[in-house]
Amino acid sequence: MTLRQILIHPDPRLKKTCDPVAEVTSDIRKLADDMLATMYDAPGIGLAAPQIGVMSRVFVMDCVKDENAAADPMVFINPQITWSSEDTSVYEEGCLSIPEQYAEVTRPSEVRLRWLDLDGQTREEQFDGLWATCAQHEFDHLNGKLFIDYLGPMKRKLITSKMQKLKRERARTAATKDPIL
Ligand code: K2U
Ligand code: ZN
Repeated sequence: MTLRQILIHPDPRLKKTCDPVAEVTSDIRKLADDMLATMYDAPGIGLAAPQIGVMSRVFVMDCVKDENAAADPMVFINPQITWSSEDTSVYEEGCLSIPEQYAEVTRPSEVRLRWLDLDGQTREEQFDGLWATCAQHEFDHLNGKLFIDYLGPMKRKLITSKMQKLKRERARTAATKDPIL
């Protein structure tokens, strides 16, 4: 497995709609392996392929809350949301592509997903709680939507400005470490 770099907002790749996976190949299985390793290393409880610059409809999730419990990694290929509850829940969300920024987002409390697993088998399952929130957050990434898109324009602009400053600082630090001779 390989740890991949996580793109930071604003980045045009994070706003694109991703392409369906035509076939579950060994390349897709390698991608999923790298995504899970990158997610655990971050650490996070979900990660979508466009966050590492791969414009494919794949996301991974592991919302096991108890760090002593066994990991329960899930890989979702070409996921579809087939049902959403009318009831809603509010979670303070974050995003690995928008580090250290959090805001409350209201989403359906439960969702039912249909997807292809790594064996190419069709799966369908209903999620609630943090799993439901995480799945919807990752599904949004596949359609170029970020959690800040649910916020007002002022808050969204403030967070985007903070990320632009962070990217400038990271670029300066990288340049001082590896100056072009
Ligand atoms: O897509 C991502 O950036 C991964 C998120 C997934 C996530 C966001 C909001 C709510 C649930 C899941 C990262 O795991 S952010 C870290 C995190 C962890 C627990 C709760 C909220 C955010
Ligand atoms: Zn995210």
